[in-house]
Amino acid sequence: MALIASIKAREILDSRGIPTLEGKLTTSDGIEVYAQIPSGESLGKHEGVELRDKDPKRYVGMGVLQAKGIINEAIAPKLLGVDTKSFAEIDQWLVKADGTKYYSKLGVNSLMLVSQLVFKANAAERKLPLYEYVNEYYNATFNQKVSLSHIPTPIYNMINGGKHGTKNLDFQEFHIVPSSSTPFAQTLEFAVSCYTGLKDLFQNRNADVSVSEEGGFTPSLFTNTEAFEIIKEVLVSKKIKIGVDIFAGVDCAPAYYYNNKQYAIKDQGASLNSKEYIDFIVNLVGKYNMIILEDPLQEDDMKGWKEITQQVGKQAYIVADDFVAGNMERLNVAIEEQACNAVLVKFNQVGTLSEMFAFVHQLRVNNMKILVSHRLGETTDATIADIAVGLQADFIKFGSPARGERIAKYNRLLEIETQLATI
Ligand code: 2PG
Ligand code: MG
Repeated sequence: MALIASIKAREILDSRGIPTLEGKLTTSDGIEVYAQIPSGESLGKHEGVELRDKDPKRYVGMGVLQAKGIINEAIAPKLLGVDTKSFAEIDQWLVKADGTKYYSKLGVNSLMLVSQLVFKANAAERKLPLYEYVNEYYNATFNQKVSLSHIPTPIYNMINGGKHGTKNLDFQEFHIVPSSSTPFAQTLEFAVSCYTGLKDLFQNRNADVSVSEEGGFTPSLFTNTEAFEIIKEVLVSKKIKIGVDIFAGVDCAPAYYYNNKQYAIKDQGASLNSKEYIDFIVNLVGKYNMIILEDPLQEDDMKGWKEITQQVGKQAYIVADDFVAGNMERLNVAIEEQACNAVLVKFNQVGTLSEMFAFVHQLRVNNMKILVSHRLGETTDATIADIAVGLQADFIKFGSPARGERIAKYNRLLEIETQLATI
């Protein structure tokens, strides 16, 4: 029996130099576990709220001392001596203690930190790798028989625009997506070779080779279409079969260019209405062998979402990120309306780990593809890799094959792939 002996939160910095939370939990039998919380930049209107100090004198208001205080002074004392096996009850208690729709009282950052620590302590007590414990817990909780058979297919970021870029490209992320039959280690090697190939291409053209906070290049030369073209050029140079062994992906994140019900993208002279814009996107899907189409439409454009899913939902995964934002109610509406066929799952949108597992389960039983995603603001914590494998997600999105905080997750997947081969 592992009783909670202490929970201690502290303020650390994420990969952008913005404060976030780290926590340590110790049990009565000496187990110590840690967790660090990521943070988004392009936030959906409907996602859970992080608790930030809003004190302009520290880190432009982004400090998390208040959240740290809530954990250390209000939550931890109530959990001392509690068995970590009561994980689900502790999560329920946290949700109730907050009591708001988007967790604005305690913050999703505080909730997720405590939830993860308790869960990890149980895995450590069982002496199981975290992914194995996630898998076991998920199967037991939802009466499933999901076996640990694959590493989720990676979606590798190559170029960034929108809120993740330097204001010249409208779409936020341009990806390459290997065929799901390729072993993970091989996809990683290929992604690195494309990434360095892209760098050479930019350098040869005397173009900008600076990178975004998630590692993708932020060139100052191109329209969205040109970004797809230059990625295609790299793929062609690698002599890989596009549309068979490799596909394209994009996260449009249109909040950046959507205004007054119009989509204003630089590829087209004038702003487009939803229908004209959908025609433009549908054409891109066919032209560039796109398999991942994330947030093509603005989060409240339900009619547009239904239309695009109807038009290209058989060719590509129409992925809801801000459209659903980890919110079960919005997910159920999206399922009912057949407005997408895949959904992004992010740690700090949902609240607690229990809710995240239930959310993933709802996706699974409704035949929706499951994509587990990083945030723009990351840490070197690789827990998300274990969660994605344990839940047997279909895809993972962890950014570019560059930058320490992204590489930490890819390195963990390499390790898990080796371990799975021996099971
Ligand atoms: C997204 C994510 C991750 P952010 O929109 O999918 O790439 O971005 O963390 O800024 O929400
Ligand atoms: Mg997104």
